[in-house]
Amino acid sequence: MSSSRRQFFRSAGATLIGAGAVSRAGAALLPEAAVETSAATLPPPPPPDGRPYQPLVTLNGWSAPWRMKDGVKEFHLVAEPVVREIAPGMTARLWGYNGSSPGPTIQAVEGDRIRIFVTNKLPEVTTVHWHGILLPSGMDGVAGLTQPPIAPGKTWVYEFTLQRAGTFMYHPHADEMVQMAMGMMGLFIVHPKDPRQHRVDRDYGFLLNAYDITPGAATPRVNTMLDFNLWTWNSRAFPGIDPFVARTGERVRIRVGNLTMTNHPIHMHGPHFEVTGTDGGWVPKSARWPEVTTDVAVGQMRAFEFDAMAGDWAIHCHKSHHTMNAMGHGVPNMIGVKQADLAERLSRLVPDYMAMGEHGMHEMAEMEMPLPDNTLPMMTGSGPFGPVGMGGMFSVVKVRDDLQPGDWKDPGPYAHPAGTLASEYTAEPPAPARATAPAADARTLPVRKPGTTSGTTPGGTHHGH
Ligand SMILES: [Cu+2]
Repeated sequence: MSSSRRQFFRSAGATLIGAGAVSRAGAALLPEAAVETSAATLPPPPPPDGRPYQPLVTLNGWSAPWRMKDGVKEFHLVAEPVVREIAPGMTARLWGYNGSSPGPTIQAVEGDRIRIFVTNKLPEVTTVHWHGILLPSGMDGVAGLTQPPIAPGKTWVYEFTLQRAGTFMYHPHADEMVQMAMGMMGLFIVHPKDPRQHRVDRDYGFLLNAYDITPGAATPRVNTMLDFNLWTWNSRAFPGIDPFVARTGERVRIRVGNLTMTNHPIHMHGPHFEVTGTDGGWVPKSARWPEVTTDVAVGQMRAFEFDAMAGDWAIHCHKSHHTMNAMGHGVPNMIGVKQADLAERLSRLVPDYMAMGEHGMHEMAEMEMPLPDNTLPMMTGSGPFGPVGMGGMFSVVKVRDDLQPGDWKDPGPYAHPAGTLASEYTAEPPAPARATAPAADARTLPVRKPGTTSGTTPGGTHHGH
């Protein structure tokens, strides 16, 4: 992480804006557009100027720097094609902002006046809509409705005052279907004016997104409506998603926004959580629901909080197809199909042919199946006890007793205290009770006598159904 952090500061300091897109005179008026192409989790430095706040950590992401100019926070987003590593072994050609998809998280404070420059380096028009933020209608970024679209090569500027703290997003509102299917989105966090309000020890955020990338290809199919094959958090699929780390007893918040085409029930093992924030703001304490799964519908945001308990706790979307990568979809059910002869004969025709699925599909998590280049296995990842057999929207909340504040590194596998680990049962199991003969008066199923139309029971009491 330290090398990627250095890269962050280097790129934040050294990148010049708008080559070719903006005139020299115009460029002088614009803040630098930082660029980050790493998919590592880059915890943001404390806010350099303006009001203090506790920064949010973007999972496998980073936060946009700003400059203060006459009391206004100025940001610069550049909409452009990017290359994103979805997980080790696979990169995608996406569209994003400032070198990454999602774009950098914008973090500011309730009451801040902000000015956001948007430079379009895409081959087509775009806009930016500030999803959920209260602002003047003319700053809402809807192509045709509130502004003409931003033409390729042009820079537009949005300016408004942040009226409410909360969890928001930004995304295009021009050719939306294509541009969001290509990865254009980012988190927009507005912190409370009083940093003691809604205070937690660790604050994480990510966006749910999905891609349809044909195995072997790198560019998403943009017309797909439902049948996506890569279910991602911040354009990363397990095992490419970083863990959420915390120290035992810390109060942890996770904020999730959904810009896919379907809802995602986000389920966390271990501690129960409560939903503390939605799109509309903070939930009053008396109205918070205890949950272990919270459904995040399309276009929604949810913030939930919990007290960290030591352990390795899975956190994932509970739609089982969403914890699976490409290659897992459209596989026929081969359970119980004897394939041994078939495989032998097929392998003469297709050298790499492998029989699979005869006993279920967990074996897929262990086998080295030949895959097209740039393709993730259907389910993968390994833990201290073997293959995890997951993909897509899956990660781990790793809570340790000795983690230091400000330490975001993966602490490795959990050391389970003695006597707290499931183990194999080796004694001889007793014969199951159901093997004994039924008693003479045991209930039996109705028996239909030949030639009758209604079922009768031995007692003869069930007539007239
Ligand atoms: Cu899901």
